Amino acid sequence: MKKYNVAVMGATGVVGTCFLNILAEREFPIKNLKLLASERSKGKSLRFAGKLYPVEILTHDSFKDVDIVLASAGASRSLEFLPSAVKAGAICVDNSSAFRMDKDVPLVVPEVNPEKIKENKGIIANPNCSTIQMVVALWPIHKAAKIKRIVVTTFQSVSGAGQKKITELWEQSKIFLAKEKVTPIELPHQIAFNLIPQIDVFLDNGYTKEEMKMVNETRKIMGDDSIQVNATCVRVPVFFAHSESVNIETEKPISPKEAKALLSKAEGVTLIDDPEHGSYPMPIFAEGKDDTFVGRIRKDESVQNGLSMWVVADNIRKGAALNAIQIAERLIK
Ligand code: NAP
Ligand code: 3JN
Repeated sequence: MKKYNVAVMGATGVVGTCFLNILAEREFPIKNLKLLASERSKGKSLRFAGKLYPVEILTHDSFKDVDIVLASAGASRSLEFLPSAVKAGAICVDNSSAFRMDKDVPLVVPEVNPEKIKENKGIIANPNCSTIQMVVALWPIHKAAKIKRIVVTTFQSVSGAGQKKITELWEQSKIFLAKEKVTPIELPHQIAFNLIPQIDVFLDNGYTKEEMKMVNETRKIMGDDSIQVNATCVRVPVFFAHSESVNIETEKPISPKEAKALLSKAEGVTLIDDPEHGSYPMPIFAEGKDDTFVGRIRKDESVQNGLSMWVVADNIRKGAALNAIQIAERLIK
C-alpha cells in the first residue's frame, strides 16, 4: 500500500493530539510524520504509535516533500502557511475557518458531500464542529423531505475552545467547590456551574460568529442556499462532546417513525431513542466515540411539517480530527 508523508500543524493542541491518536488507531498509511507547532513547543517531543517525534517550529519551509497537511493551528496560521504548503505540492485538510467559505475550497463532511473532495485545488476545509454533527444528522432527512428551516441551540463543551479552556473549567470547579472566589481568565464569564450564551465574538446582526458559521456552512455543505438556519450557541460546563437541540421544518411531511427508520441506517449515525426507558444521547456517552448520536425525535406539533431532535457528538473527534482524517482517507483512496 502506498504510504504518505503527513504533517500535523498544531500537533501539540487538543485537536492535534486527537489527530495523532486517530491516525494511529485507523492505521493511516504514513511514511514520514512531521509535527509542527509554535516556538512555545521548542524542544518537545510527542509519542505516535510507540515512537517519539520531535515537534518542529512551523515555518514556510516546513512542507518540503509533505503529501498531506492536517492543519489545526488556528485560522491566521492556516491563512499564512497553507498557501506555502500547497505551493510545495501538499494537499491540506484545514480544521480552521480560514478557507471554509472560499468558493474555490470544498467544505466537506464525508457522510454528506464526499463528491466535493475531488474539486480541491490544494485545500479542503473541515467545517465547524457544531455544523458537522448537525448536518450528519439532518442530511438523510433533507434528502427524503427537503428541509426548509432549522432552529438550533447548541450546548458546547469547553474542549471546543482549546486546552486552556479545559484547564479553566477544571480549576474553576475546584475553586467553586472550595467556596472561594472564581475569577474568569480565558472565557468571558465563570463557566463552572454556569452557562455562557456567547461563543466567539458578536457581529453587527446580534448573532455570534459561531452562530453565523452554522448558518453559512450548513447551506454550503448541503448545497442549498434556500435553507433558513437560526442558531444560538451556548458554552456549557462539559469537558467533551457538544449537544444540540435541533428543530426542523420540512417541505414534505415526514413522521418521527420515518425519520428514525432513515437515521437508524444512516452512515455515521447511531440512533438512541427510547425515552420511556431513559435512553437518549448524552455527552458522557458520546465522548471518545466516532458516531453522531441522535435521539428524542418527535413531531413539532406547532407547525404542519416539523420535527424536533437531540444530537450529540464528540466535538474533537467527529467535530474536528476524525472528520478531517476521513476526508484524507477518501483523498488517498
Ligand atoms: P489548542 O489546544 O489551543 O492548540 C493550538 C495549537 O496551535 C497548538 O498546537 C499550538 O502550538 C498551535 N499554534 C498556535 N499558535 C501557533 C503559531 N503561531 N505557530 C504554530 N503553531 C501554533 O487549540 P485546539 O483546540 O487544538 O484548536 C486549534 C485550532 O483548530 C482552532 O484555532 C481552530 O481553528 C481549529 N478547531 C476547529 C474545530 C472545528 O470546529 N472544526 C474545533 C476545534 C478547533 P503550541 O502548543 O506550540 O502553542
Ligand atoms: O468553540 C467551539 O466549540 C468550537 C470552536 C471552533 C474554533 C475555535 C477557534 C477558532 C474555530 C472554528 O473551527 O471555527 C476557530 C476558527 O478556526 O475560526
